[in-house]
Amino acid sequence: MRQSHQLPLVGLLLFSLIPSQLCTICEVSKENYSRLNPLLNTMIHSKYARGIQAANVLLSLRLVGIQDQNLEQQVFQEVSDSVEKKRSDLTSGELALVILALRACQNSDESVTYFHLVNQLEEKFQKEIENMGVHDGNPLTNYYQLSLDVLTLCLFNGSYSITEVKKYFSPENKNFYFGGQFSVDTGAMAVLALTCVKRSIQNNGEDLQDISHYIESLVKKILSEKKRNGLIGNTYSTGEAMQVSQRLTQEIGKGVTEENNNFILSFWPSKILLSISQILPALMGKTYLDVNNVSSCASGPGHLNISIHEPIPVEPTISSTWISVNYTVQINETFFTKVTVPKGSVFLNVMEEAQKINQTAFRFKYVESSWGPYIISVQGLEENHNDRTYWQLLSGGEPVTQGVGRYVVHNGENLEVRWSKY
Ligand code: B12
Ligand SMILES: *[C@@H]1O[C@H](CO)[C@@H](O)[C@H](O)[C@H]1NC(C)=O
Ligand SMILES: *[C@@H]1O[C@H](CO)[C@@H](O)[C@H](O)[C@H]1NC(C)=O
Ligand SMILES: *[C@@H]1O[C@H](CO)[C@@H](O)[C@H](O)[C@H]1NC(C)=O
Ligand SMILES: *[C@@H]1O[C@H](CO)[C@@H](O)[C@H](O)[C@H]1NC(C)=O
Ligand SMILES: *[C@@H]1O[C@H](CO)[C@@H](O)[C@H](O)[C@H]1NC(C)=O
Ligand SMILES: *[C@@H]1O[C@H](CO)[C@@H](O)[C@H](O)[C@H]1NC(C)=O
Ligand SMILES: *[C@@H]1O[C@H](CO)[C@@H](O)[C@H](O)[C@H]1NC(C)=O
Repeated sequence: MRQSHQLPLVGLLLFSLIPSQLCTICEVSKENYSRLNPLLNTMIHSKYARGIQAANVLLSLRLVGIQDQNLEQQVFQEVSDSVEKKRSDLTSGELALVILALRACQNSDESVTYFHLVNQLEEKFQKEIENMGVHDGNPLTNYYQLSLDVLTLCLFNGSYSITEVKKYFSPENKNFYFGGQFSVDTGAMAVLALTCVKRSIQNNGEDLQDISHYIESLVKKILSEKKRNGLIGNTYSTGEAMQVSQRLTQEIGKGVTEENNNFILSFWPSKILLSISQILPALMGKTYLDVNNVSSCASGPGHLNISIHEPIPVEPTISSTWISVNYTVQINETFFTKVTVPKGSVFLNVMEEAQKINQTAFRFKYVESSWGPYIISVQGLEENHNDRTYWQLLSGGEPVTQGVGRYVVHNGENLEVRWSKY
């Protein structure tokens, strides 16, 4: 469940890869590409590079122009298999990612093969819009995925209406926010989508102006989430935000560009853990907007020296020390217990222990997702996208920034799962 032990390495690596003075748009120079190997290895051997999640990896590899037949074939097969298995239950954003991955950097004569997938995406996107119509503006999934949808339809000749995009992607739309907080990940993905839409507009009319305003406004919101350590949002959103930042240099006016450079300059010394498949393209000067530009893809490093052997696994430290934490389930009522777990346990272990203590009060369900286990119900009370309800994770009253499978608990901590609205 835990594989975060590999990630601090990435932080160190970025630290050494990005010399501050040279970092104007934060790319790693070609001659230094070989130093990305550890990053690539971590990505390739990620436990989550299975099923649909392999799409993220394949997309990233292709985008940065890595030609390793063996690896490509392996990941490609994984993506194709999972599409076959669960095509109809793929969410719109998952399908969009699959299309991006399969078609990334391929010649356009391959487009026939994936034509039907683009058609399915058009349908899934319409279902999202319909759901918003009947459920108070709430999509089936979320705006991160709707942005992936629009980006993919735009890049691969799918049909969508600019009028709809203008209606739903206004920067004030509530779906850009979770609990009143602007979502950097969502905003960044929307900027990529809108940038593609903007480029596709032929005439210099009202549509162009409106979309440009949306982009500018979202970019401002993203940059206003810049933290003092240089991260935008948090460690996990920075990779996406970086893809946008590079875009900014070209698309937006001077003022923002300067701001952007400041961000980059302040970024490198920070101690970071990053979503690697997002950061890798950014480090090599690529964004998701490049996936249909074969000449851009071809300018990748070619054959990188990737070692296919598994990284040496770090043995989990089985500790004989026990710690005790407070655990609360908060609905309208409060359900409390004290739980004892081995030192080094994660949030999920605490929930499992609590469940053993009292099944009625503390039973729960989770699903596996690309970020690990995601809590969908507690006491049988299930999250609902139409009502914007979910199970929020907190420590000491503050939301945590990792999921139950990753968050390591401390002695005496007050953990809580709270029935909340976003
Ligand atoms: C939308 C969203 C939500 C929605 C999900 C419901 C909905 N309407 O779709 C809400 C607001 C409920 C939510 C909740 C949480 N989220 Co959230 N979320 C996202 C966001 C913006 C997009 C996810 C998505 O659709 N991706 C695209 C699809 C194709 O890929 P996917 O990964 O398979 O999508 C599913 C999972 O991502 C899952 N999911 C969403 N959030 C989280 C968080 C965790 C830890 C897990 C395991 C799964 C998960 O929901 C998606 C739809 O089913 C991502 C940002 C990102 N870069 O992905 C953050 C993100 C995944 N969330 C994050 C976090 C921290 C949380 C919370 C733990 C916050 C908290 N303190 O409670 C909770 C989850 C608690 C729980 N119940 O287990 C972090 C995860 C970081 C990490 N290291 O694990 C991210 C990366 C945001 C960030 N930059 O910090 N989230
Ligand atoms: C490559 O990395 C080395 C070591 O950090 C650095 O000195 C050199 O300037 C880098 N080359 C370029 C072109 O950035
Ligand atoms: C894009 O789609 C239109 C019809 O929707 C079609 O006429 C055109 O040939 C397509 N172009 C490409 C490059 O696939
Ligand atoms: C495609 O990539 C090439 C090389 O990077 C670049 O010069 C060109 O402007 C790109 N075209 C588009 C439409 O982005
Ligand atoms: C590739 O890496 C291996 C192991 O690190 C090394 O032995 C080999 O010489 C490298 N090959 C090239 C072409 O750099
Ligand atoms: C919580 O209390 C409110 C007001 O009494 C009620 O409307 C709501 O249904 C309750 N929620 C749950 C999950 O029990
Ligand atoms: C379990 O929790 C429920 C709800 O708080 C409570 O009514 C019940 O007595 C508890 N059972 C045990 C065995 O503690
Ligand atoms: C945990 O709960 C106990 C009551 O069982 C309480 O005395 C203690 O202060 C709580 N711990 C923290 C850190 O609040």
